[in-house]
Amino acid sequence: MPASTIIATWPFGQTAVRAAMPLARQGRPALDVAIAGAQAVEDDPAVNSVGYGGLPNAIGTVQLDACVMDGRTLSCGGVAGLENVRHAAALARRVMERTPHVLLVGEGARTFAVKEGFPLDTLLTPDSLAEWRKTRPKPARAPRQQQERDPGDTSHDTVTVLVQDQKGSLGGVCTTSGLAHKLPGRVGDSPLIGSGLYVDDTAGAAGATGVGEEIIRVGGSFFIVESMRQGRSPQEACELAVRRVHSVAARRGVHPARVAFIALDPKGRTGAACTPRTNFQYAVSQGDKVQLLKAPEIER
Ligand code: SD4
Repeated sequence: MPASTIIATWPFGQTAVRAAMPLARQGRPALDVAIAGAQAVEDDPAVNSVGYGGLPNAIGTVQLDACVMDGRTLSCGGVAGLENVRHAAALARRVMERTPHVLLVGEGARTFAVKEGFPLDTLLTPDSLAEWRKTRPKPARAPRQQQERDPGDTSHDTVTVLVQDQKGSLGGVCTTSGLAHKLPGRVGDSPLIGSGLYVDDTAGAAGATGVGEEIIRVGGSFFIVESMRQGRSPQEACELAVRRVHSVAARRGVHPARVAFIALDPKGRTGAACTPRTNFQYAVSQGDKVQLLKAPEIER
């Protein structure tokens, strides 16, 4: 059997990769492997940007965004603005498997979770509340400034996990509490198929992290997968997407906010790239080896 490949965003991607590896070794399908990895990060209260312990929005409520996609069939599902449910990625999978829909939001997503037997939880922790209080923007801050904040800002980190299983199929998950201090109801790229995640066995898989508004504008993950379909390597495709983010930001007269992409192609090759000063690291496992790599920062 060929070795499976797992790639996940940020240093906490190592937690995802390590939790996912045993399932990959058992020959489980890519989506099972990716969800197991993402869930380990959702459950970790020390990660203040995903699931339990995620940083709350402007009024102190944790609202989660997540999606999943199966590269064999392009089946996909997502939840956005989800409150009180820790396992947003698993719920996104239920949306995919048990409804005719792709995306459920807000109260509808929570009601669906209850119907599916997911426990309701308080997602705030004493630490995330303290961090929220400390980093709360001054009231005068306008939404536009918040959107185009300093790229060095570290208040947002999503876990995106891409997997190629032993049969060669691809699957992916993207899950986050989104931008800290976001407006209530704000939806980022993470639950949007094509923006935070896109997976197609016939071309490759891609995922994103960073300021969602920038990623949505360029359809980031779909852009990368289609670039791989046209023959680019995962690395080239990620770099091209960052260049696209730059050119769109230039047209708008702003510097691009912090954005990073990862990609995996059907040959098991990986790639990653980010905007300047993002300091983006990602975890990769091929077989038994786990590595933490730093993505190149693309200037323009
Ligand atoms: C969002 N893309 O809500 C997410 C946040 C993130 O690294 O990925 N941060 O915009």
